[in-house]
Amino acid sequence: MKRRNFIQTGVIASAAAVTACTTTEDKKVSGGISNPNSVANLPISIATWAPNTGAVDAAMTKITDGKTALDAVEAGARVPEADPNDTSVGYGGFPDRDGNVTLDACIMDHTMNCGSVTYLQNIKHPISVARKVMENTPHVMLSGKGALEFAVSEGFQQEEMLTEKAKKAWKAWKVESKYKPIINVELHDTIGIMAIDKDNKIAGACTTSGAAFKMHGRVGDSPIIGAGMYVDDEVGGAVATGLGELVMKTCGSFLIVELMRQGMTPQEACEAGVKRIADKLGDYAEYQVGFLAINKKGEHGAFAIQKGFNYAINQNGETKTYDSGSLIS
Ligand code: SD4
Repeated sequence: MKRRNFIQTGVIASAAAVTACTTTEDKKVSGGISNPNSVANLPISIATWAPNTGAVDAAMTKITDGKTALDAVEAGARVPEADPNDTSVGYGGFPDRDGNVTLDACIMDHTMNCGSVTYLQNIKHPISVARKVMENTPHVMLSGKGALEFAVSEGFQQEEMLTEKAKKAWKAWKVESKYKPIINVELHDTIGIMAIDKDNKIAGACTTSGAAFKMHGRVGDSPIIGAGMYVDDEVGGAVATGLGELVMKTCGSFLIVELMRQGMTPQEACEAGVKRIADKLGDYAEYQVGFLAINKKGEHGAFAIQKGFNYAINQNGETKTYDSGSLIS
């Protein structure tokens, strides 16, 4: 079989398989091939979860000002990081089961440069520390105490990240102490954000406080290049939200970018990513994972295991939010 035929067959097979598991309502959104909400339009900034309109707007402001996609995604990610009411990212994030707020983040530019921090405590903007790791060290990832020492050496202030609201939620959780990931926590979860700037360069970022009441020391997918986020300037990018363990087991964001490289639309690739989880991981139906992807034309796609995943987008100055389709309705 010629390569082109192989790709086409793969795409058709995948679209058919996903359609078979979606409801009529889902089909309206996913359409099997391309997302009907998707219009090729650049520049673009796009982020997981509809309440992140402030983040995509902050990113677009940077682009309009002539800054890079990297500047844009960092600025966007900093918005929920600073928001005490966002209980899944940065300041105000829910702690682990022992009461520690530990933050994970990663960032990547169009040249495959990337930086990441995991288990970072007492720093409000892990995304900016991740960028410093990328720019000022020979490494990709710093963790825990070393990441904190590095952040302090770069001039970041140490601050208390546990808010009264998060402490109260943790104390309420401790009464039963049952670890059960909650689907679509308050509808504004981990932010994965991507942008393409005026020079047509792509960048991506992802930042989170991770799963609420996780085990002490647990790190999720969000700071892992290729799991929580991946961009390739030749192809596009993808980000993930939801239960990181499922994303890590399938190298989610990398998989989606590679599927787009083989010819899939962002929508098809996101659907195939979710389907990979469903095909390979038995207990997927209890959990949420959402993927969001863009290609270099600024077309976008999104898909999730469960209903309730949505995203925010700013294309050329116009801000919108959309619901994604889902495998389970
Ligand atoms: C994690 N993926 O730590 C993150 C959490 C998240 O939506 O995205 N929640 O597993």
